[in-house]
This record gives sequence, C-alpha cells and structure tokens, in this order.
Amino acid sequence: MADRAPNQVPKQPVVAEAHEVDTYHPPQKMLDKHPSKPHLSSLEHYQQMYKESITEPDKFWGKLGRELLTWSKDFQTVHSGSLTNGDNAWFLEGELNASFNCVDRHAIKDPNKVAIIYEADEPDAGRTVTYGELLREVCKTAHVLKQMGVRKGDTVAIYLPMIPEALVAFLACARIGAVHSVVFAGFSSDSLRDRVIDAESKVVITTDEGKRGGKLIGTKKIVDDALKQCPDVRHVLVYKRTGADVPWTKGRDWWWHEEVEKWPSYIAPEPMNSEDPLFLLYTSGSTGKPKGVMHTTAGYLLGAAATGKYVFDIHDGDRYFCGGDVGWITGHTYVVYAPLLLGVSTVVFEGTPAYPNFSRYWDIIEKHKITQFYVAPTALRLLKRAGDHYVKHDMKHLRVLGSVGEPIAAEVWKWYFEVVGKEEAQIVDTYWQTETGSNVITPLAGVTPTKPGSASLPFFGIEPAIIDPVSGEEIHGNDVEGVLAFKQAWPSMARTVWGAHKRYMDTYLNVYKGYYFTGDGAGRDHEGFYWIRGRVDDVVNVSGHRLSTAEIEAALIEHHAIAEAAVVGVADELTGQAVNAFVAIKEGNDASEALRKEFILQVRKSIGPFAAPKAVYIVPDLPKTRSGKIMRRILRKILAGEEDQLGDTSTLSDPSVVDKIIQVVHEAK
Ligand code: 6R9
Repeated sequence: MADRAPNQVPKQPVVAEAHEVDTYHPPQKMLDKHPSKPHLSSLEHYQQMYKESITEPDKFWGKLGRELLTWSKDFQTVHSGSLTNGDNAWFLEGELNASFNCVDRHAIKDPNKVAIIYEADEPDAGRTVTYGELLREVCKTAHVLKQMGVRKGDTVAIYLPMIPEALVAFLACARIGAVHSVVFAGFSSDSLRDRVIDAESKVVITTDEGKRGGKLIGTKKIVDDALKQCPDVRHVLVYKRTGADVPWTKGRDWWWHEEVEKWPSYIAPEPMNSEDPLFLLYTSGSTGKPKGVMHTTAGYLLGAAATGKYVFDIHDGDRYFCGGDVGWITGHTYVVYAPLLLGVSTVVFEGTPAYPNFSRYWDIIEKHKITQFYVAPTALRLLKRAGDHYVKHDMKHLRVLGSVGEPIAAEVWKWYFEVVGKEEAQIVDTYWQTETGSNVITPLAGVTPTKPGSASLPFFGIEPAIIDPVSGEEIHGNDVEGVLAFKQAWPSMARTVWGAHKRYMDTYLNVYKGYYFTGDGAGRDHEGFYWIRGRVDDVVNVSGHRLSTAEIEAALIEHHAIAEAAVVGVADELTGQAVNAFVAIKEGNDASEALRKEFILQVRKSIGPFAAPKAVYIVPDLPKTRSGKIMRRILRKILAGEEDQLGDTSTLSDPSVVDKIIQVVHEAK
C-alpha cells in the first residue's frame, strides 16, 4: 500500500551550510555556577571514554553498570548476542530490581529528600513526595497489585495523567516483577483497547478524571469504553484525582485510596534477572498496527542512569524538570527513571505550557530552582511565538536545557539559549527513540561544543553509520548524507516487539544486516557532527509525537463513507509536521463540511485527538499506479505547491486525477 518515498521533513540546513554555523562552547557562566564541576573534564575526556566504549564495550559497561546500579546478584557476562541475530543480552546472570534502584537505596540514605515535585494543573495545588514517602507508596501499591493477582512477568496497563501516582504505579509494577505497559492518557478508548489486548494486560490503573490546561479528561470513562471489548481484564485500580462521580463496576473497579490503606508500607523487591522485561511501550511504525517495544531491566536502567549523569550532568541536589508525558518514552526515561536512579528530585507537571498563561514553565523553573529542563521544540516554538515578555523570570539555577523529539530549528535553538537560558546554560539537542531507550546522539553538558540544529556526537557505546539507502552500503568519511544506523549493540536498546520478534528483526535489524536501522535520514558534517533530517519511512512527527500514516489511514477507512484514504505529513510552522489526509468517498455521499468534520472525528475517536488531520481533502480519486499503489509523493508535492515538479505521472492508471486533486487543494487554500 505504501510507496517508499521519503516524507517531506522540515527543511534542515544541509551539510554545506553547516560549515558556516556557529559553534557554541559550554558557557563559562554555567561552569561558574556549577555546584562542583561537570562529570567529565573536557572533550578529550569524552573522546577517550567514547573510544573505550567502542573498542572495549564489556570493560566499559561492566564498570559503569556496577557503578551506577545496585545489584542483588553480580553479573559475569557483560554482553552476548549480536545485531545480526537479534539476540542481544546484557549483564546476564545479574539480578536487580528497578524500584530498589530508584527508591530504596536513596530512601535508606535520606528518607526526607524530595523525590517528586508535583506541579498540579492549577498552580499552587501541587505537593512534594520524599523518597521515604515514595517507598511506602510504592510498597503499598505493589501489595494491592499482588492481591489483584498480578504475578512476575504479567503486564499491567497504566492509563494515568501526570500525577505522582503514575510514578508510583510504574515502580509498584517493577517492584513485584510486573511489566508496565503505559498508554498515553490522550489515546482514545479504541487505542487503549488494542494495547490492552495486545499486551494481554489483566489489570488497568487509571484515575476518575484527569485535569490538563484547565480542562477535565474523562479517563475512567475512556477505560470503561475500552474494557467493553477486553473480557480478560479482571481489575481496575482507580486513583481519585477530581472526585467526579464515575460509573462503577462492582468486583472489577477498586479505589486506590481504599486499597492501599489495607497494606503494610513495605514489601521486599522481587529480584529480577537483567534481561527480564521492565516495560512495553507502544509506538508507531510504518504499518498500521502499533508495536509493543520491549525493554529489559538492567540495560535500560543503565542507559537511563548513564545519560542522566553524562548528558544532563545530573549531580546530587539537582532539581530536574522534563516536560514530557509519562505516556511516551521521554517521560519514561527522563521523568521517571533517570532522575530517580540518580536520586535527585524530578518534576511531575500535570498541565500545559500555556495554562494559565505562557509563563507556566518559567514559573515552575523559578519556583523550584530547576537545574535541568528538558522539552520538545514544538513547545518552544509556541512559547517563542507567544513573546519574550512571558520569560521575565529568575532562572539562574538552570545549567542544562534539553531538546528532544524532533529537529530543532536554529532560530528556536538560539532563542532557547539566549532568552530562556540567558546564555548561562548549555543546550543539549538529544536524538533518540522509543527503541533506543535513552539518548544516543547528543552533546554532554559541560563538555561537548554544540551547533544549533545538530544533535552533535554519539553517546558512549553508540557507533553511528551513514548508509546509502540505494546501495545499502555504509558511506565512510565526513561530509556525507544518508540514512542513520548503528553498528554495535548498546545496553538500553529494545530487545523485541512484544509477540512479534520477526517484525522487530524486519524493522530494525534485517534492513541493513549487521546494523540497527533508525528509520531516520542523517548527515555527518566535516567535523563528524550528526544532523538528523527526519524519518525516511511513513512516520509523521507532529509536535514530537510519532504517528504512522498507515495507522491514520486505517482509522479513516473505518468511516462508512470513505472508499480510500492517503495520509501524508507536511511541514508545519508550529507542530513541525502536520497530518493531511486525502480521501475518496463512496458513491452516494456528497463532499460537505459536515462530512469532513466527521472524518476528523473518526481519527480522534479511533486514535486520539493528537492524531487528528489538520486538513482533509475530499477528492474524486487518489493517484494510483496501475498496480494500485497510492503515490503519496504526488500528494506531498501538490501540498508543497510544487505542482510543476510532480515528475513522471505516466505510470498512473488515470493521470487526469492529478489536476482534479490540484483543484481541490487550491479551492481549500
Ligand atoms: C525520544 C523520542 C523518535 C523519532 C526519531 C526522530 C525524532 C527524536 C530528535 C529527533 C531530530 C532530535 N527525533 N529526537 N529528530 N532531533 N533531537 O522522541 O522517541 O517518540 O520514539 O520518536 O523522533 O525522527 O526517529 P520517539
């Protein structure tokens, strides 16, 4: 169904231009206000460690694994398996528990240290949770899950907004060896249902309602709708967030506060093998069905802790604020695991950057003396556009400003550096994916010189390769462009796709044998810096959210009036890319505004509001080859106003549809 032409990605500077971009060194003022000094002393220090991580990975990761994680049983084998065989395993024989590493070991040292800074949707309605309190909450909740019949290896679906209990839920699962499967609380009931079924979860954790940007979200109702088609779900644990009256299924639904009351505040952590699964997280790929990416315990935790330490230069006493949602990988690794593994305070922010006004992030940073802040460029574009007068805050503790999820344009990068960071904090543009588990190409704060728009250099253990997509050969040397792959396994890489190992192999490891394929295009400039260009498959990146065009098409086709649909990503000033849909309707239906609205609603209902197409064009037919393949390339060109560059359209079964589509698009604009 899909043609393989690359998506249109937001235009990034090409390598030739990259020669002229400025290089920014870690600001002296950042070093001056540092509580001690960065973990690494210089770029040479990074280079020497990087070299060891590539030439002697066992020695490198063995040492770091023992330094950053606490084991109940030591490991002997650091790494086994290969990218070719797709059987990578790290720290075999080792045993540890994620919740012990995130909570107990810090609670033992200082139970009164703040673990979570909760900023509720309404400013001043938040609270803090200490490591001691977190330990008790995690243990009580772990008891409740056990009582519900959850056993080691079972999956638990978590459908929660950004509240401290989300972290408690993650860690309670980990404590008893259950596998958390978090579903972003913006997903529709249909999407939740699909994930619950695919993961075979028998317990779901949710709230009565959620609150975000002053609006209420009916999370329990969405869960109820989803579970109508999940007969295997036995229990739903419901945290009372707003106190709303919600429908109740007796014997299945349980109030969190009533259940945790019944249990003691300690339960011993279950010793887990390094390779036991820690979690599943569903992500979009180039086909319609989301993939349950599986991460295992030790390798993932080590990736989180190591990047927290070296990329964000986290030091004891820091207050770390990642604006990502726990429903996505950024929230998993950098709201929950990295800061808690390193024993610092992590902000859990329930709201949006625009509520009650565009100063909200800066208010939080000032109020809690935040030292590291991490967010997606889409939020920065919004805030930059809102105006600098919203950024009149005292944010002098900031040392690191992170960017994640999509390419950051040079102007936005500079705004972040100058207006938010007052040139006293270092920008780290971190490139990574759900599948990589933690940052893979990224500057290290305090160490790596940066260029606006470049994710810079590989993290430890990552050996990038630029591959020519036509020949499939690696392109050596600098000043090269191609697709991005990695040549060596690293501890936090995903091990499989839940229940679909062949799909895992075919998507990541069989595309270029011996390499992990990222799905992104990239360039390596004359100094060896990497520039990520965006996806080369049918994945669209809207506001840093990964969406699959095939998945949105499948949602549209569910509408009774739609005969065929083609979805493409187009460059968008605010959201990076936006979803545009072309649909051919069945006979007997008339193109109307009402119908177009129904189509958008269909996607909201079937996937979630964030996937809704920005534009829907109702066209008489789609451009198809004689063999029936939809040529999305032509649709992209038309939307980009490049009708004169459509290329060869003679292979279309009916070339005259092109003019008709152009007409529809023109009329709509
Ligand atoms: C962490 C996360 C992964 C895709 C990835 C790429 C894009 C992420 C980026 C970036 C340019 C960066 N991406 N970080 N592109 N610069 N710093 O976002 O995971 O949701 O799985 O998306 O996001 O295209 O392949 P995920």
